[in-house]
Amino acid sequence: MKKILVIGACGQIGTELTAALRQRYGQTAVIAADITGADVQLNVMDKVALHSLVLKEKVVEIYHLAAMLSASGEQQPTKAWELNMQGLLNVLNVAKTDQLKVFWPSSIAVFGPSSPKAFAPQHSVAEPSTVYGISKVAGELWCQYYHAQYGVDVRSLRYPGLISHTAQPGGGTTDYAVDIFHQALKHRQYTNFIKAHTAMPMMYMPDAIRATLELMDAPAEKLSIRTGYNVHALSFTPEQLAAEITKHLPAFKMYYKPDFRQQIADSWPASVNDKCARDDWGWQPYYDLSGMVTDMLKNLSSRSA
Ligand code: AKB
Repeated sequence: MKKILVIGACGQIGTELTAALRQRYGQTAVIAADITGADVQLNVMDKVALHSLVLKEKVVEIYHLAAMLSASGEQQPTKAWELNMQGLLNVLNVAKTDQLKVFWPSSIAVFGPSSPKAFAPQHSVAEPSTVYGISKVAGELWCQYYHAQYGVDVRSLRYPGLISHTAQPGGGTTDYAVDIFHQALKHRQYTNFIKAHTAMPMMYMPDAIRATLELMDAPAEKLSIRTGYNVHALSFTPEQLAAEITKHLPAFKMYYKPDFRQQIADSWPASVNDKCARDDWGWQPYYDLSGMVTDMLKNLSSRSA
């Protein structure tokens, strides 16, 4: 039985990815690890503990998801850099020694104010203005380096903002697109920290999980990108999202109180060009804005009923 380790298993992606991997490979094949709250307690900064867990459990594949996101990274830049970089290097070094396959999430945060705003290309100027973005650009290059120099089979996606009804995000600039649903159902109103007309790339979690599994399933020789693949699904503004929610909840009202996260959002593209992902491993999103909103509200309402 192939043993898979998910690091950051209690986070937004980790919660759903662990469930999807368990459904596919069986409960005991997937070790859910996090600093607290998971089956196994693991701090990815502790490389000795990481290596002994890999050896003890005979792990062959790691999904390394533990990171500090864009907004919280700006509050604690040094800590964000240390966690995001050293965590990745610890995983890559174990992968090199023990010949493991690795998934590591990159982000649309690799782009910055000098990147094209519409359909930012796979290969583009990447001069991010956040510590999180800098750590993602550097991380992508480390992944590419470990692949080229040591043959590590490491794969990555540049996730856009992820929207999920299961787990809450924490510390991101795109978090409004999840908070809004909870507040709309509870209070029929939401005060947004992002301005009405700011479009950002987004994706519904079922598409993100499928993209991750499809990338990991793809034959290695098909992959032309060993940094992080652009994957496009949705691009919308707060105003467009609110209009869609209002179709289900007519009393819903949105107010605006932009904060420091507006500047981060302004530095990112509104959409990305994902031709490489489509050509190399057949990426196709399933959910559009209306499908995502309908599904989110259905799931969250049935939970609170
Ligand atoms: C964030 O907002 O920081 C993340 C991301 C786009 O990577 N959701």
